[in-house]
Amino acid sequence: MRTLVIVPTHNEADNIAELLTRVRSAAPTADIMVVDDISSDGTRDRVLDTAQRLGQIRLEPRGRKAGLGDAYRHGFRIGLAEGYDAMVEIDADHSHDPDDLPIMLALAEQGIDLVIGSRYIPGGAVPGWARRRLWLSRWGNRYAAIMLGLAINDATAGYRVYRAETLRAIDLDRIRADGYGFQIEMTYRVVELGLKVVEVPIVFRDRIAGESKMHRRIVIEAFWLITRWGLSDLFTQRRRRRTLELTSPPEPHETDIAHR
Ligand SMILES: Nc1nc2c(ncn2[C@@H]2O[C@H](COP(=O)(O)OP(=O)(O)OP(=O)(O)O)[C@@H](O)[C@H]2O)c(=O)[nH]1
Ligand SMILES: [Mg+2]
Repeated sequence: MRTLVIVPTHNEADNIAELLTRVRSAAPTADIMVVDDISSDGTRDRVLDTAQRLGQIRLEPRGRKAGLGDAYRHGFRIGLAEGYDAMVEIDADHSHDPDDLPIMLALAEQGIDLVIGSRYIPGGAVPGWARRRLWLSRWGNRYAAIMLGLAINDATAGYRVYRAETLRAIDLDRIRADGYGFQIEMTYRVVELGLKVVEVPIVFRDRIAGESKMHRRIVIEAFWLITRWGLSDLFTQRRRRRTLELTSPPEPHETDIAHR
């Protein structure tokens, strides 16, 4: 499976070199692409240095800070155009442990359309989170699951493997959200298409170096989008149709009918 690991960055100079080195040891054959949105702290130089040392690493420099969702869509388009079979999403700040990659990639290779590194299934954890933050993240996920009919415990998670066909099946131009909303929107589209999603437990570590880029705006955006999609599903009966489609037995195949 030709794999492209996409790492979005904005001012991650203190993290990126080590992260790239750890990804390389965990997935030695994967290519890596750093999508950097105008870092001013020397992130790009670190990427280029590491690329020279390790090879199979490239930098996609972008002229403005367009958000996490936009950075991933950019990376996905390039990866699809270049014929990769699988694409990985991973944060640069060491919150996601590259040592989880082999099992996630193995599942994708076995045909799972979307593999999610999940904090909220047995074996997953977020050590050291304040009660308020954990509450917001847990209930944000529960709200998304209820409103959108997702049987997924961590739809906001940003550590993922997509098979290329999954990304090809989704109209990336229609995906609008950023941050957590982007992750939920992508999950929602994958489920809507009836594709296979599996959650793998991960331990999510808080960033030690660098600053968080997720602001209140991104949480509010996610909340509004979930509410809008959920209500629109309800009024258009889309959710009911989706559930019926996913639970009803498959139609007899044309050849089966011909043989009868
Ligand atoms: N290219 C690009 N990368 C971004 C942008 N915003 C965030 N990132 C990167 O996306 C990843 C996740 O962002 P974080 O700020 O760590 O968000 P978070 O993990 O929800 O927040 P913390 O828990 O505070 O770390 C990091 O690698 C960031 O550098 C952006 O606008 N463009
Ligand atoms: Mg982070």
